[in-house]
Parts: sequence; structure tokens; C-alpha cells
Amino acid sequence: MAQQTAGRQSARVLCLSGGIGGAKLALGLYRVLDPWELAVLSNTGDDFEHFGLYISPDLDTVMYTLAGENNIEQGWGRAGETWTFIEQMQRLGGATWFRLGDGDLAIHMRRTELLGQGKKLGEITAELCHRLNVEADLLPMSDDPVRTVVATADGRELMFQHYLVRELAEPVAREFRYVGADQARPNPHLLSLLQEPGLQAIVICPSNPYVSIDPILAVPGIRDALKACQAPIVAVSPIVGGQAIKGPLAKMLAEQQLPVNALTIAECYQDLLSGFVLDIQDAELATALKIPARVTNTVMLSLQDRENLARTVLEFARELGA
Ligand code: FO1
Repeated sequence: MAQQTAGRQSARVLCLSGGIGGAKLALGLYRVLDPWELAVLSNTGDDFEHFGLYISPDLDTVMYTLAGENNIEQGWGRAGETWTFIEQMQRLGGATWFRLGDGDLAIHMRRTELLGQGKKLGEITAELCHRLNVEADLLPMSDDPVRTVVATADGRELMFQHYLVRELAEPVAREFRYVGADQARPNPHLLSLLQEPGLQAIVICPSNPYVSIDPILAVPGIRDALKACQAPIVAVSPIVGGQAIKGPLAKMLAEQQLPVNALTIAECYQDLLSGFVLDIQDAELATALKIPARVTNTVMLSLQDRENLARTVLEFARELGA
């Protein structure tokens, strides 16, 4: 990353993102800023080994999205993907619960090959982004392994992709654990980036707090470094009108007997936030917030929606930082 930023200004905006929902706002930010002004701190708690390959779903979802190569309807994976490998795997009796596209396989194989050569996840991510012409700095939260595990009501401990994909998020989630977090070190570029005087905003994208953002905050040093940073921190609610736009968040909140609304999300981030962005449908909740709120359309259906939300969030951060 250092060699890439030599000679140009470093990130003006840092966003924290998981997969699909967060990547939408990351794209909005990427398009309204100069590409190199954005850094994305990505969750790696979803990462896992499959067919001997190291797979990093959130890194890949953000990378494909910023590259403009993602399958927009599906949210994950590549546009125009072909499935010869997984269809043949089906014939051979192998695992097909996690659908690996033919082009996507190249990313997993190349990342696994470079890890095997001793390269770190962060430098591999920078190399893959460079190859896909993604000019933002995509930063894995750590080069060290952190794995999100879901402790279910029926007494199992499920690796995240088994919970989410293999079991369709059906088990009742009692607790989320981030195995390895206490030994993990923050991405080496993050701490210097947070001390840059040019950093103007930190955005927590509308990702799942429990399985996309909390794994990032669980890496020792990251939460404190964010709090110590002079830039305002603004989160966008992933819950709109009592529903999650995508994924199991609403179900997770209900399973913890928590109100399924944007206020619960603001509580998740407690003392980190300078401001909170709610959808128009939840405008009446704004007065119940203990921090400044901005009400706007947060449902990103079009590219214009993504850009509009990015502009609103950055304007809000500017006001908070003034
Ligand atoms: N999600 C699914 O629901 N089914 C899949 O078969 C699937 C395959 C897959 C392959 C590569 C990749 O990068 C992501 C993939 N995802 C799939 C999405 C992924 O499981 C989740 O989106 C993230 O882990 C949550 O952010």
C-alpha cells in the first residue's frame, strides 16, 4: 500500500464495511471522491478455507463492487460469472453449498498461492485491487486470522459461512465470537492513516454490526484508535423501517430480544459515534437519539442512490467536524 500512495495524498475518508450492504455505500463514496481518497477497512471474520483455498468473501465483495465487476442482483460474486467448476463438482459428489464461480476461483487460487509464498493478506489485497484497477485502499482489518463463530441455541458453534450459507441463517443465534481477535494486530496501515491530518470522515457503512463491524472493532487497538482520531465517525443504519435491507440482522436482533429498529443499531456503536444516519421511514426515531442525526434516503437501489447517500454522509461529517 505504501508504494501505491507514494506521491499522492492519502485517504480523506475511511469507511468500515462488511459485504453486500456496506459495499454499496463504499461504492457511492468511491464515486463521489477521487478514487485514492477512499480507504475501506474490511471485515475478514467471514474468511474460511474451502477446497484448500483461502476465501475472503467481504474483501472480494468490496473489491468486485469497486471494480464495477460485481453481480448487482446477487450482491456477491462476479457479473457474468460461469459455473462449470461447481457444476462438475456437483457431478463428482463434492461440496456445492458454497457456490464458487469460475472467475471467482482465480481470485481464491491467486490469494492462496500468494499466502503460500508468505505474503500478508493486506499486501495481497493491494495487489489484487491493483490488478482489478481498484484505486481505493482496501484494508483487511488484520493480517492475522480472526474468525466469526455463531453460538446457536441448539448448542453448536458454527463457522460464519456454515451459519449464513450452508444453514441459510436458520439456527437461532445466541452469541457471536471472534476467534483469534485477541491475538490479532490491526492492519499496519490503519494506525498511520488515522493519524493523517487530512482524514476528514470515518463512515461505518450499513453492514451488520454483529458479524461485519464488531469483528473489526474486536481487533485490539482498532476501537481505541478510531475513538482517538480527530475525524468525526458517522454510522448509517442497516435497519430501515424495522427491517434489514439484506441478510439476517433483523432475525439476529429479534433472537436477542432487542427492538428491531435503528436505535438498537446506534446503541451497538455506543460511544464511537459523532452522528447517526437514519432512513426517512425512521425520522421519528431521530429525537430519541442521544447524538446528532441526519435523516435521508438510505435505501440504495440505484447508483444515484449510492452517490446521494455518500454525499449526504460526507456533508453531515463535515458539519460535525466543523
Ligand atoms: N452467499 C450465499 O448465500 N451463497 C453462496 O453460495 C455464496 C458464495 C460466495 C462465494 C464467494 C464470495 O465472495 C461470497 C459468496 N457468498 C455466498 C456471499 C457470502 O457468503 C456473504 O455475502 C458474506 O460472507 C457476508 O457478507
